[in-house]
Amino acid sequence: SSRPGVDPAEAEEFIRLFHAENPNAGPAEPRVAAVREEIDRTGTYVHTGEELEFGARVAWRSSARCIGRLYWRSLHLRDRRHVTAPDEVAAECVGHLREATRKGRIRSTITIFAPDGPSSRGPRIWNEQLIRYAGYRAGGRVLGDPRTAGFTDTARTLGWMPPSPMGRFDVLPLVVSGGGEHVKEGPQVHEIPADAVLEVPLTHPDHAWFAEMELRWHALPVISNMRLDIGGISYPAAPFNGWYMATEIAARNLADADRYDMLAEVAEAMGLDTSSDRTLWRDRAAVELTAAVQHSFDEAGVSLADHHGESRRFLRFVEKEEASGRKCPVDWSWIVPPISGGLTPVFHRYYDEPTDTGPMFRLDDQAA
Ligand code: HEM
Ligand code: NRG
Repeated sequence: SSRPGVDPAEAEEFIRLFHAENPNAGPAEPRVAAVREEIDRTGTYVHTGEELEFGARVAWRSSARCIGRLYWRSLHLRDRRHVTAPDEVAAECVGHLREATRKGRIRSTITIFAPDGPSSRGPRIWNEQLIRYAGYRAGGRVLGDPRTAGFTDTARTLGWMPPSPMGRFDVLPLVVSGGGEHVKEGPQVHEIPADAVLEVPLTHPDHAWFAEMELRWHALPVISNMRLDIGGISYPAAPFNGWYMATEIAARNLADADRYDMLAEVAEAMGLDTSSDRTLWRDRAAVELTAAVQHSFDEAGVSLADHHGESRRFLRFVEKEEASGRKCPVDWSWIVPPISGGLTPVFHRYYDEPTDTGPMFRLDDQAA
């Protein structure tokens, strides 16, 4: 299954954007001509290192659902376009974790593997994030993260052996299929070394009992199931990370009824009346969970945003984009945080609609 050749118009549009925003790279014309010639001859073209870095940064800048975009220029690129073998992809993913984590001083990083081409495919990462906790189905319930129950089944079918005893926070292995000459080889399962995964045990600044719930979360969110499209070239494996905003962990991962579902337990430990929604026990428990996540990451020296500061920074980003004469696509329903929405300034305005042109991350149902 190869794809048709690169659309020369898309390639040209990207090259012109690159030169318009990077005047030091010189005039666009010679490069546009060379890219057209390369596409005519081979069906595709190869990005320069600078084009690739710029394309990845613009894809971040254009991510309508991301509140963290003010620092889009600081994205660090690991150019691994020569890598297609599954064991090397896995090793490079582990390298990404180590380089991006830096003991908690997290650096926004992307690793880009080989692209799909007219006659060959890039490798695929089956994990939705490089670090996720297993969800084990048992008697109609799930031990761990219910979100990963399907993926956990897949990993076990492919030969992964969970730790014994199984726990609520077992890091899943990487599942990778190769590209290029390795396409036919079938997926490989690779355990992530424990010392490549920084985790933070959760405590609460005022409630000693909180620690006894033995909750934890990993420091690094590394989305690995989005394809990166730049100027007509499609990179199916391009895992990227920034750092967490506390509400992602506290008000969604640990709170959602179909995730760790911890609100009732927290509320009861707080001594709240959980007999009626109207006591606002859920709301109060979600706030204290968020306080615990912030406190714990701060104590551990791990980068973490909060929804108030990040909302302010995001509006600065929107203003800067508008001042640069660009549209700034925003998906309101993803940008407004899951608690205290109306208490943050991002709630109180309208934005440009998301588009689907230009360098972009997109979800695809891959792994086929
Ligand atoms: C989504 C924060 C860095 C690309 C999000 C979301 C948050 C967020 C809160 C919504 C997630 C959700 O509701 O599940 C941040 C913060 C960063 C950061 C605090 C710190 C630097 C990055 C980087 C990239 C990126 C480095 C890419 C290079 C995206 C994309 C989405 C997203 C593509 C949408 C994901 C989806 O559709 O599932 N970000 N982000 N972000 N972010 Fe960021
Ligand atoms: N809500 C997801 C992570 C989504 C992306 N969030 C970021 N991305 N902060 C979760 O695991 O909770 N990032 O690249 O920093």
